[in-house]
Amino acid sequence: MSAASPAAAAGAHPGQVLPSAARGHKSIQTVDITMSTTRQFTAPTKLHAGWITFRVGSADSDYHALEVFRVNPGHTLAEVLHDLQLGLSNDLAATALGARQLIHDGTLMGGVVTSPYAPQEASLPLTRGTYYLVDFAEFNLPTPVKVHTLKVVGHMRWFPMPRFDSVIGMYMSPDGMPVFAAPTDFSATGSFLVYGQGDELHEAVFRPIHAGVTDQYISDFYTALDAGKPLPGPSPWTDIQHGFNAMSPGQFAIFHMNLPPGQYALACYVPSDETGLAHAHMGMHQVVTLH
Ligand SMILES: [Cu+2]
Repeated sequence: MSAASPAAAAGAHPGQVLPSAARGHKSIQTVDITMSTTRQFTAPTKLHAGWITFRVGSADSDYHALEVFRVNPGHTLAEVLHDLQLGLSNDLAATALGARQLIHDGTLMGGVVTSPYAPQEASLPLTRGTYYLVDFAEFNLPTPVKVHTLKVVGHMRWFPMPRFDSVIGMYMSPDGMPVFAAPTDFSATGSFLVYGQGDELHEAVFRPIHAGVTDQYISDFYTALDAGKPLPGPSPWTDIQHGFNAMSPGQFAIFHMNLPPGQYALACYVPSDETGLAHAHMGMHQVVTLH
C-alpha cells in the first residue's frame, strides 16, 4: 500500500471503513423531504454532482415511496412514467410489461419507502444530468403524478462517501430467480450499501412479521395466495414495508435505516418482467432481525 493513499494517511487498513474523523469535514449534501397523502412534497431543483442524501420522512402511515430516476438516452420522460404506471398497477400482464420496458427506458437510482416512525436516508451517487423525483403512491390515481425535476451540475464529487455497516446484493440466481445476498441481522439504526446486478430492478424493503414466521411460511403463504388455494394460516405481516425503493441493475446506493427493532422480512416487491408477480412472491424475501 502506498504511503500516499488516503487509507494509509488515516492509519487504516485497506478495505476498512474509515471512521468519521478520517473522512474530513466536508459534509454530504442532504435534502429533507416529508411525504404525505394530503400534501405533495417539495424538493430542490438544482444540486452539485456527488453523493446526495435524501432524508425522507412521512407525515402519515400511508404507503409513500420517493423514487429518483433519469431517462435513458433516446427515450422520454413520458415513456418512463408510463412504465411506472404499468409496473405499479394491479394487472400482472401490465406489471410485467412495465418492468420489461422500464429497464430500457430509464434508470432508477433508488429512494425511500417511508415509515411514520422516523425519517430514513437514501444516499445516491448522482453524476451530472437531469433527474426526476416522484412518489410511487401517486400513480394510478385520478390526479396526475407530480414530477419534480432536479438538475445535477458540476464535476462528480465521490468524497465524502457515507459510511455503511453491511452490504445487500440484489440479483438473479443462476436459475433465474430473484434473490438477496444479505446478512440476517442488522442494527435498526444501521446503514447498508445496496447494489443491483443482472437484468431486473429490485428494492430492499423491511416488512414486519408476526413472531415465529419463517421464510418457508412466507413462501407457502404466497404460493397458496397466487394459486387461489386455501391459505396455510394468517398473513405473515403486521404492517406494510419500509426501506430502500426500487433501483436499476448496475446502480448502488447507501441506505440509512431507522425502524423499530424487531423481526422483519427483507423483501422486494418489484414485479418480475416475465410473470408480473412481485419478486417477494417468487422467493425474494429473507427473515431478518433488526436489533
Ligand atoms: Cu427484486
